[in-house]
Amino acid sequence: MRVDAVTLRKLQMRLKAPFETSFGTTHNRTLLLVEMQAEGVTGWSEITAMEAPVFNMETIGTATVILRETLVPAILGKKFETAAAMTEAFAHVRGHEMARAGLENALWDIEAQANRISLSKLLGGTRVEIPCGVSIGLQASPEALREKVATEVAAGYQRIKLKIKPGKDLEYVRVIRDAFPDIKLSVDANSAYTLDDIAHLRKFDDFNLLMMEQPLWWDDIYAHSKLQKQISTPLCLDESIRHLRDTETAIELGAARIINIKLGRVGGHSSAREIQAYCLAKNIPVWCGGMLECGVGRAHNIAVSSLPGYTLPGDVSASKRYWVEDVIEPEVEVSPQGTIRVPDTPGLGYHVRRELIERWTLEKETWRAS
Ligand code: OSB
Ligand code: MG
Repeated sequence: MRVDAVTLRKLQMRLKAPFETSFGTTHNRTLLLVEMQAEGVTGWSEITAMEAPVFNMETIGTATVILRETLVPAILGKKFETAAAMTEAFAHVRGHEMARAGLENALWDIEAQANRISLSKLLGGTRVEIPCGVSIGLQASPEALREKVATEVAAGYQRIKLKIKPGKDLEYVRVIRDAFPDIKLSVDANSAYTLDDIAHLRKFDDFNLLMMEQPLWWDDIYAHSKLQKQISTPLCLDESIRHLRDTETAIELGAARIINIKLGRVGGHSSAREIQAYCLAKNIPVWCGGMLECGVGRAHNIAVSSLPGYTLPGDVSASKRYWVEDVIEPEVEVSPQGTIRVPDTPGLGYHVRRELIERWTLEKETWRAS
């Protein structure tokens, strides 16, 4: 597959409701979409960086620059046997996982289409439907949170994840656990606590949580291993996991018992599969995380979630939870049982609405091979 052209688009989509985490509130999601041409086929992917470096080091701006200056020149006009082979072209690049994932994942879509199989199948997916959970942002009061949870439980979602931060934690979780004694419940702190909070974090052990996600520093696996020794709630790492080596470190140190795999954060499908294979062999459950993606990123996440070992419901939910109108057709829908059907048509399995994307595009840059 020769990469003939790459188009990077920046667009903005208004969220139905603001999404608040311990690192801030998102009202409008600024997105980067990659459109790649190879073999006469068009592939799509989403670069999941946020506008500011609040989740990891990357931003919409850094991804744009690194694509323009480093990543696109390394692949334009080059031939790749497989999408996985593109990782070698980026072997000299340190960091910038989300930007790299944007290019590699578009080629995975192309490879699947060229082989006339679904992306799920190309990746080694075995599931025909995936279990879904939701991530609920910080709310103004425990009562407001209880209403949100009631809506999502009624919609069928199989796991509810609550965002927490100091001051909006134990009281909120207690209200939810009392109202819903049997649901699969987890919390995500996005690095809002420190090791001084161990006694406080231990109190979450009372709530029979499925997991506590990334309570401590985004870049400190060792600190999580110290915390895990002192609490019984299983820790799950999100921000700290950039690749297989981080995963090995986390598991060997006992810093996590569950791993959140996000395609962008780990640098794309190849890296995500390495982590998945390792965790499967070690009996460590994994699940697919989300970054408030539009339909393009959502479609990649659905394919990923169909692989063996993704035994826990992910943060892959219906388009309509976030968007008035999504950029794919049909939109992602969730069944009353809280599942999404994995498409079996070639590539992503959704039609990408280029006209709509074009209308919402703020900036666009195209690079063509000569
Ligand atoms: O930590 O999982 C996270 C959204 C933005 C950045 C980080 C996270 C999240 C979510 C939302 O929790 C998950 C989703 O896309 O539904
Ligand atoms: Mg998280």
